[in-house]
Amino acid sequence: MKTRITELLGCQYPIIQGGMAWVAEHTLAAAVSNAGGVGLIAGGSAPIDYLRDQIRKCKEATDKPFGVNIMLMSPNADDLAQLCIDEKVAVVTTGAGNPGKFIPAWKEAGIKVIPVIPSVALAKRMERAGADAVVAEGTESGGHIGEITTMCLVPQVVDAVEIPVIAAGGIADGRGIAASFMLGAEGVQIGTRFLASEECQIHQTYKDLVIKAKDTDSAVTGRYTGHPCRGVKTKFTKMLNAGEKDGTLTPERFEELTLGSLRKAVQDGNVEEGSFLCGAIAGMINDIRPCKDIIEDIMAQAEKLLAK
Ligand code: TUI
Repeated sequence: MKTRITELLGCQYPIIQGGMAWVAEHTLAAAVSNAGGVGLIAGGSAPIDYLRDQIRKCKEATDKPFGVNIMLMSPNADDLAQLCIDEKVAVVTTGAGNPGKFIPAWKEAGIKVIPVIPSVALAKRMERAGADAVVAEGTESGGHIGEITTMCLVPQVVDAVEIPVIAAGGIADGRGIAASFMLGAEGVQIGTRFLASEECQIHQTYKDLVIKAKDTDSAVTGRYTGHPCRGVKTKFTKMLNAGEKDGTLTPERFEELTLGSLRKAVQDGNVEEGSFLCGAIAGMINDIRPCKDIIEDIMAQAEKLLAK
């Protein structure tokens, strides 16, 4: 399946992996790239030495293109942005902010730049700033989210920009890809489906929570504090939401409770204090499989549907 995204990125399939903070390390990224998609390593708020090491390990594990996600709220985003240039990373995606100030230097270095955006206005700004493509990420996504659904956001972004659009949020099988293409997208970003992959290094408890989740088992926390994040509904997220709603949880206390909660989920499987970020599509995911099988099945289903 050839689109402007497969041409731009030099990959077999128009699938990029979500740059999930703390989750997306070199093993997962290399597996997705080796399977014909584009794997991503999450910069998150990682120390620069950690990210350099991850990039180098990924280069050893695949000769296919892969990328790095820069989380723009990270205090060391400037250093991580420069590291992508120094390490000659093929693709950079960004999240949680406006990457405009980094784009000229990335382009100069020959990096393909793909900001993740939650609105039409930001998509247009990114196009003007020189982005090669955008990921239009709907509110069904896991992690830090905007307000517009994938179904509403993608066609509006497609109409607003000339650069290719990658759809994200709620896509985990071939139906999701086919639907995204009908909306005008030329690629998809998939996150949650890869949480439940063999190569994903997260704690088994995290994978089990994703697999057990039903349609109604994702929850958004942080709406009141301004950084809404979607993850598996747990006692912890219910407590956060109750406290935000009745005003007993101040933004400062919310920050204290959630600081480090992603690490607690990914590394420790700590259900009491961890944030198990995942998308609203988790209810559809029922097994742990190798990335190659996941991607090949998804693409076979999408191609069959699109041929109809
Ligand atoms: O960034 C993501 N997903 C993430 S980042 C993350 S780590 C985090 N933890 C706590 C609080 C915040 C982040 C976990 N998941 N997805 C892409 C995304 N970008 N979603 C929303 C945005 C976004 C929001 C505002 C992009 C740009 C933006 O611009 C504001 C501006 O400056 O104009």
